[in-house]
Amino acid sequence: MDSHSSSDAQIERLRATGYVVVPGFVPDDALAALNAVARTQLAARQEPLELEADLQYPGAPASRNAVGGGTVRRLLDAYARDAAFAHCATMPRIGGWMQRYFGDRVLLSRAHHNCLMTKHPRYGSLTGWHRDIRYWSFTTDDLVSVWFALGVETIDNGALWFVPGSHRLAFDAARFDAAKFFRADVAENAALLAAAESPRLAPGDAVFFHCNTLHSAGRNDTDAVKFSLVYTYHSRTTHALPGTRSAAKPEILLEDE
Ligand SMILES: O=C(O)CCC(=O)C(=O)O
Repeated sequence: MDSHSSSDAQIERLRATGYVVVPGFVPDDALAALNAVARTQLAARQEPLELEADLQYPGAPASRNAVGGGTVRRLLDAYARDAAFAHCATMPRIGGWMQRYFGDRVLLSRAHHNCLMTKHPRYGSLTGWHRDIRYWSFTTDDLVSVWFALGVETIDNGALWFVPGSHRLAFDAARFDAAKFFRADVAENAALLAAAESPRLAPGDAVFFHCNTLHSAGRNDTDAVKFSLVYTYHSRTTHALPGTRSAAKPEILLEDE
């Protein structure tokens, strides 16, 4: 269990930088169970799935019928897939961390992230620069996601990149393209992106990042599939706007600390 002082230092870093890596967050036995379930479910192509061909990000197969067209990008609704995934999303260490960040009881969104992300060699796509909040609809823009690395994540296998401090910046709409990606071809944007960092993650590491933090991820140039679990949280005073995708699934209230 974290001491309160170490989680407070991590929270301070998240507030200052927009993301923070917490090494060794997932205990070894839980990590082994998560990896086993992840591999079994991918091999079984257990629905619901999102395919690379459906999303059409750069590097994705042109269609489901093209070579590599069956490549999975996300195994959706991780929370409902297996008790190991649900436990990971709601473990007391996460609940306590989030409650200290938000200063209130915390909800897990089942509408956003809440997935096992896979990045495959050859047919896995890259993800352009974006802020998650641009695709979401809540009463505030204070949500935090956690990315759990189930294996090693490096630039070579498509790790995440973050722009430190970007969660605090205001951008006008012209700095994003029609699909809400931050335009790397705008000089002012390119200057900001030059400061991006890609932390190397070891198996079991967690990255906490704010929904306004600009981030992206590369392609997987190795021979092995990369597996990560991702969940998003907000305080009980933040609400998904009725009728939007953000309100599409009931949320999970985490245990009080
Ligand atoms: O692994 C990736 O391609 C990045 C995923 C991502 O940034 C997202 O889902 O918001």
